[in-house]
Amino acid sequence: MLQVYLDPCTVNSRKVLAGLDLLGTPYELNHVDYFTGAHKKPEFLAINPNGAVPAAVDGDFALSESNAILQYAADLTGADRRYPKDLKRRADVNRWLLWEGSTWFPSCYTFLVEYVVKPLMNAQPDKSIIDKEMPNWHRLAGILDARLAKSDWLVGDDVTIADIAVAAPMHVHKLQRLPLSDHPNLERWMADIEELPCWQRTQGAVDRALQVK
Ligand SMILES: N[C@@H](CCC(=O)N[C@@H](CS)C(=O)NCC(=O)O)C(=O)O
Repeated sequence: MLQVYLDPCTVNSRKVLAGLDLLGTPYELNHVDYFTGAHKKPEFLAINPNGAVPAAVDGDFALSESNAILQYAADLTGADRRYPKDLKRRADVNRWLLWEGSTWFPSCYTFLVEYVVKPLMNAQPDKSIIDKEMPNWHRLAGILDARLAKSDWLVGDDVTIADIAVAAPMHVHKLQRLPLSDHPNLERWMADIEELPCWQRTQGAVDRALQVK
């Protein structure tokens, strides 16, 4: 069975857990405690030398990168509805996965660090960092908004792993203070994501971590 190594409260870990749930992929969860730095210990570095969660192991094959794990799990499970085999639809999903990792995640992450991580560590958010990132965030959110004006989900009329991947960096958007209401189609889509059972089943660990730490 697929082994996943992650801390359920972090962005990319929650992405993998929600994605595996959507795909119906059986897995065993190995908790790597992000807050005690377990992702920097030799036993985890042997699985993912990047020292970042999540990672997955299938037999003698170790895989890192949350989006690669979702692609692998989809093919492993034969979940074609969530990761279509049709060339153009698959390329479209791949495009959003790559865009999320390279462009969208770093922008949303700025808000997560300033408004969620720093307060957890009793540090003050730096408003100048937010002000600097804000125009870029709105530009990127506008790209999503325009896309979501044309269809219910990012790639057509059904949920795919692209939706889970792109939603993950906004997973605590209220705490992140992301100005979603300026982008009504994006706001509608995020509300739809939050209705998904796979999203709701992975919310508890996030809430617990943010309250307790
Ligand atoms: N591109 C990677 C990013 C993974 C990542 O940044 N994980 C964070 C938690 S969400 C982490 O473990 N950071 C620790 C570090 O990079 O030192 C992925 O999508 O899996």
